[in-house]
Amino acid sequence: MNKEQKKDFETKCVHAGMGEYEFGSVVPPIYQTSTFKFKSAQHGAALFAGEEKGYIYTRMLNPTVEALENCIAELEGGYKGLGCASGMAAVHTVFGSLTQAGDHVVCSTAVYGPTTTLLNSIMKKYGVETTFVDTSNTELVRSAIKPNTKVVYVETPGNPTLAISDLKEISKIAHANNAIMVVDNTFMSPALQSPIEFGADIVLHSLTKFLNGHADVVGGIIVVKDEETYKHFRKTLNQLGGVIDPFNSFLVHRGIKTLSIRMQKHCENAIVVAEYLEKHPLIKKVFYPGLKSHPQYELAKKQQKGSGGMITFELEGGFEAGQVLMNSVKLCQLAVSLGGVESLIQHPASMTHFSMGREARMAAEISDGLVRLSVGIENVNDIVKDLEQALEKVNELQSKEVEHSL
Ligand code: LCS
Repeated sequence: MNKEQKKDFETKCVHAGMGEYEFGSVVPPIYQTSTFKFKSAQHGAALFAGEEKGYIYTRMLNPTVEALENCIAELEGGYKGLGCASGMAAVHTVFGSLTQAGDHVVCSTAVYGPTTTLLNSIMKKYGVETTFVDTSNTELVRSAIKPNTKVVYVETPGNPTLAISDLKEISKIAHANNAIMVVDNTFMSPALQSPIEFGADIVLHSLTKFLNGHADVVGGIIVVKDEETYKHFRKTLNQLGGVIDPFNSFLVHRGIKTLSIRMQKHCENAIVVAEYLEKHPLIKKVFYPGLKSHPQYELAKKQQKGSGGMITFELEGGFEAGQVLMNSVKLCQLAVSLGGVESLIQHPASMTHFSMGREARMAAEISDGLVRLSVGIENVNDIVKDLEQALEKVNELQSKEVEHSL
């Protein structure tokens, strides 16, 4: 990580979005209220007309939620944030705000499964057409652009393949065609990647992952760069209704105070685990942006401040061997989601990316044998030991099968 930037960012993680509160409270109070009392009928009318500033109703805006939104907007270098009920609510609000029937979207093939499904079902039903391309190949993005392309949507590193897309080059292509560049920055968090610096117009996150970091909240956020876009998105979010609530906002804001040190530890642990797996004879292939073998290793070094906590790999014995591994881990927990302090392991083809269907999975190079590991902040030796004992089980089983076939 860049030293200067890290120090600055660490401080922001602790202080961004904080204000002055009643009784000298150091942290933002949880305004656990659905509605706000008006001083008079005239005051209520003035708030609704936008003539006075203030809170009206929590679906529209709430101070605890706003504190979190301001915090993440500052961390991403944007103008304002919009807190959503989940990462998927954020994705839906982005497409609901930016597109209409007849528009076209270019989207990475390697994105969180339900994002593909949303574009192929609900957005398609509304008349929005999507072309999915491997955005790690910039030329494919260029050739997928059509006169009616409204949005270029990139997830980098992609879930689950960890393919890296060139944010700067793709932003240039999008802007040359009057399209809006949207980046899902969930896998990196603002600690490791700043898409706006590379030309992105909109950044979104599943807060459920690294930003919250403690596997106890479902939430999402959208960060925009200007007031006009903010007002437009706020209207859409208010209509769609998928807002985050005050208590979850408080928890995420609390989690962000340690974002910088957590991300540092995720990165430190993940490279050790990735190198261990890459050398293991039962592992066929490891995908981790911090390994020289990663196809976009150089690009990752250029646009990321660290390689992150996510690793995917394939075992020599394919899906069956992967199942034995996932059933044998003890410290790593077999569960979807990612980005928490605890290590989690899961199988994309039958779990997170099941809904998109086999054909779309094959196009996104999500093979049946791929296993995904979210490396937590435990002591790295304990994580490696756990994988070692689980790989030993895979080895025992394969040896028995060989004996059996003789
Ligand atoms: N974007 C990315 C990159 C994600 O990984 C996820 C969730 C979402 C958006 C949606 O966020 P949510 O609505 O769940 O807050 N990814 C998950 C995963 O890989 N396993 O379980 C959830």
